[in-house]
Amino acid sequence: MSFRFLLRAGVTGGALALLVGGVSAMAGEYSLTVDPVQIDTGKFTRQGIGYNGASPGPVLKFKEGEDVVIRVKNNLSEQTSIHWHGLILPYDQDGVPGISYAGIAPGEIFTYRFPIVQNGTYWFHSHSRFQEPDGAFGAIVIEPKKREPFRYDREYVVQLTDAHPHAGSRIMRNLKMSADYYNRKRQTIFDFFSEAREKGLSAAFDNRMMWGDMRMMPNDIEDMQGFTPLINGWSSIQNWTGQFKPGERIRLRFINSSAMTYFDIRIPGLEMTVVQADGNNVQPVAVGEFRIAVAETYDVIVQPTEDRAYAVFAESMGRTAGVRGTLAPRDGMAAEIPELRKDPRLTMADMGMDHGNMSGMDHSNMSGMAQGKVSGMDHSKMSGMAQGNMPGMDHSKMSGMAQGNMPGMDHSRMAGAAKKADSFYAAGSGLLPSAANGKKFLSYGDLKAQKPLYVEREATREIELRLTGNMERYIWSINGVKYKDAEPLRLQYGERVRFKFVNETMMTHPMHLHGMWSILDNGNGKWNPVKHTISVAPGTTVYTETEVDAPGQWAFHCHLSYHADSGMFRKVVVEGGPNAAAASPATGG
Ligand SMILES: [Cu+2]
Repeated sequence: MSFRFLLRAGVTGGALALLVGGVSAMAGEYSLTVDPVQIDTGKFTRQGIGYNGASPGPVLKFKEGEDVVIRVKNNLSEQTSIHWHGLILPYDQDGVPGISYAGIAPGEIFTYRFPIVQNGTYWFHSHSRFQEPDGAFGAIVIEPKKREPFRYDREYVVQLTDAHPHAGSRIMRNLKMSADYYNRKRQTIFDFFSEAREKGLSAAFDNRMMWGDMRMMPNDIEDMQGFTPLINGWSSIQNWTGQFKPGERIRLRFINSSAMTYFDIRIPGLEMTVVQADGNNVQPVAVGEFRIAVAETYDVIVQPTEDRAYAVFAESMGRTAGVRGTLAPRDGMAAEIPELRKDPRLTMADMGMDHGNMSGMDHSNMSGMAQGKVSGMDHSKMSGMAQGNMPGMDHSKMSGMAQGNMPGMDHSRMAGAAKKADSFYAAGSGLLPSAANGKKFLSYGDLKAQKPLYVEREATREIELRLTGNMERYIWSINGVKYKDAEPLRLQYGERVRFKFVNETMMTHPMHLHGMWSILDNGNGKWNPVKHTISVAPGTTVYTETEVDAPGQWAFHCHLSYHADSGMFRKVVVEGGPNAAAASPATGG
């Protein structure tokens, strides 16, 4: 068979596809099966869900500008779905059952068809109940049409997950039964006596009362513990390894596909240059460490020059677990596993108190505190505060505090106040991270778009989304309303909306809008970065803007699996625009 014949056969095949399926000759074709799989973390094994027989599934490699056809066969005995996280596509290809389509029934094949209009690092996952925490995720790498503004010699996907020995549905049942079911860090009676020795019995008692009133503890950072973090499906002992030749520039595509876990990432001995956030190029930032929220992606470039192994270390935000992978010149090398750092504690600031507005407070004493002179604090003024003598303060948020008296404040953690302020954490927050090597820790404020995606213009209106919850009953909601009881959020095609996220809970929520970009207002004007997932820390208000350029209906939710499932979720309906009739809300549930 001659080369010419092969070529012609190829063209004919393409033309035939065009005729039959309306697919261009450029189409990239992919097949995925959704399968029951065995997950082995080296610590435990369990039944889970994967793609093409494995969890994580394959890395899908798309090309910007191509039309893709992805055939998905459901080999499970239950319904499934695949959502293409961060991809801009027609709403009926977005893969959310009940919003985009009906889902994929057992034994059924569903064929996705959509154009690839972007490039960068993304991922895909099931949007059906707890299949994603059970292992149903994979990575997407989209090759750009044009040259990128940075160079590298090789690349690796680094997909982080938080495998748990319990199935997702069981975890949800347990959390509903007792919100602290998975919190092994709950303080004990021994902690109480050591605190009483340090601070006096009444202060220790007040502290307990205060947190107890809110059904919270200062170390409720992660509401699911006991997981084993994995890199590309490998635990620390299994040691995922990426090879390099000393001097090479390596692009690491970090993806956080965890159900519940934020990670702080560092590579001891290497500086990381952040070049992409959520698939979009950013102006390069050199950092010692960065935090990746659930569902975010960050691309960094590193250049190891020594002939040795380097640890890629991801430590959970609550410091309950970490995973080490290795970059090494040869296989079989392992870098040392760093020790977990001291766990952070929530402070008053993380409970919604705004220190910036506390005009009644003696700030000179505060700075004394930051320097470690805790005894210099004037407690008489503090209790005056709690009685409501503070004109600038938001009293609606004070209830828990006012009942507990200020001596309950965790003085040992006030050192955090000495760190450089970051407007994406409450002032005095216990969650504010710092890099293990003392160098720069990436902040949302550092992210600047390499090239703005949209013309900067005034938003047409502002929509307030208060992130709310009832910790005791493990209900998470938006504006106090669960998804089940909520009206869809209606947007008009062509408008630019400004979202105001007000986090009234003590947890950090990664908010994800499907189908349209979220422009994070971090004060960089036209260079504000363009993301698909926006993390909102406790006690903070974060603004994003969205150009409403995608007709149809979309999901908008917290990406922590058990928060989304228990109600921190909305349906967004975009009214008007092209194919308005086809995208009418009447077509979906
Ligand atoms: Cu949440």
